[in-house]
Amino acid sequence: MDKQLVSDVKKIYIKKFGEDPFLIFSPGRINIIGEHTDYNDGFVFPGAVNKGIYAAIQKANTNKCTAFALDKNDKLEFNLNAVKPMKEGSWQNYVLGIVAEIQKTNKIIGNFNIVFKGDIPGGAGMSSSAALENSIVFGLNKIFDLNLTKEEMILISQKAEHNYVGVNCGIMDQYASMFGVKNHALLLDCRSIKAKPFKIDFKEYDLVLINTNVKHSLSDSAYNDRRSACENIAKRLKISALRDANESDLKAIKNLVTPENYNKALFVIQENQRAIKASKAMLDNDIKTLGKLIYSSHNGLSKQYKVSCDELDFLVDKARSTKYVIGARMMGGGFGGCTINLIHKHSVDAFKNFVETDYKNTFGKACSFYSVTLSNGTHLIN
Ligand code: GAF
Repeated sequence: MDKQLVSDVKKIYIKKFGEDPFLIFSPGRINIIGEHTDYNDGFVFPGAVNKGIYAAIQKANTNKCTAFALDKNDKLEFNLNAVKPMKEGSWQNYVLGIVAEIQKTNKIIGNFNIVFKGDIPGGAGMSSSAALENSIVFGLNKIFDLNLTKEEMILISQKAEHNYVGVNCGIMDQYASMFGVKNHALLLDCRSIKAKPFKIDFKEYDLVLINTNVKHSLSDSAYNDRRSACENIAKRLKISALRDANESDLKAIKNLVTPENYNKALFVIQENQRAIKASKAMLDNDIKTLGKLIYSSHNGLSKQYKVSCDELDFLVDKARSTKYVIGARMMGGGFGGCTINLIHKHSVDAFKNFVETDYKNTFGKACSFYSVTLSNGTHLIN
């Protein structure tokens, strides 16, 4: 918990609106393994982290709603009777989307004020979007006594992302952010939306994120394209999602689909198996096997699913070239953001020195290193 951020959002709320707000922390997430499997009804292995969104929220005694995004130094004012999306890429769509999706459920909300600020860099692939969506729906549920369950709240967050932000995401990010458990990762079955928490102990290894500090454009449309490709292949296989396919089912239709789409579906089938194998390796305290699975996940994401980029591949290649990183891969949707790495505790600084200068010389910008701890999901602070 970042006490400074809590105090910042609270102070600014009181300064602008003159009364005490409710305070909420809504975390971002990491994902150990199981990438692009969530919208194929498969398994993922995420956890909430100690970085995320801090929000201050309360009912408003005015005839409008007001939202302040302190990171952007920007404000949104709107009327509850006229909620519609703004232009693509606007932060305002997160707020408007949550409001619109709550309105569709016939729950009644009144005017409100919200102030928020985060400590996840945008585009890091740590799901600042889901953290923000969850903080808003959680806050509105609290101040207007909507009686929404956490399951209902994450579905509202997901729909806001689909309909207002324009990304046809799965449920992993919203789930991990809402249901995170301190010191645990969650093996989530994205079909039943039920998870099993695993206490995380990486033994002599530290979990380190390295941010490429790039976010390549077109990542949202590339994401949506991949989701459609998976759904089309599932349709061809006459199954509801690729989770239900195995490699021989897919081989049987090889000549009916493009080689690119074949490889993508193959990746999803294999990644789903890797997520399950990884949870077994965690149970057996077999960190080496976990590391190998993480490396092969990256291979698949880069070569079969084609969602990596030069910067991510560079960081993973560097990791592979040393003995002290036993697993590394890109994390999240792809095309930039972070890699997740399991680095020997005594070698984190050495690896940092090994990577930093080369990265800068190659790409003309710095990469950033973060250590995160696994945290509880979206909750009230006061
Ligand atoms: C993004 C999406 F929001 C998730 O639903 C998931 O598909 C992920 O990319 C890839 O695993 O974070």
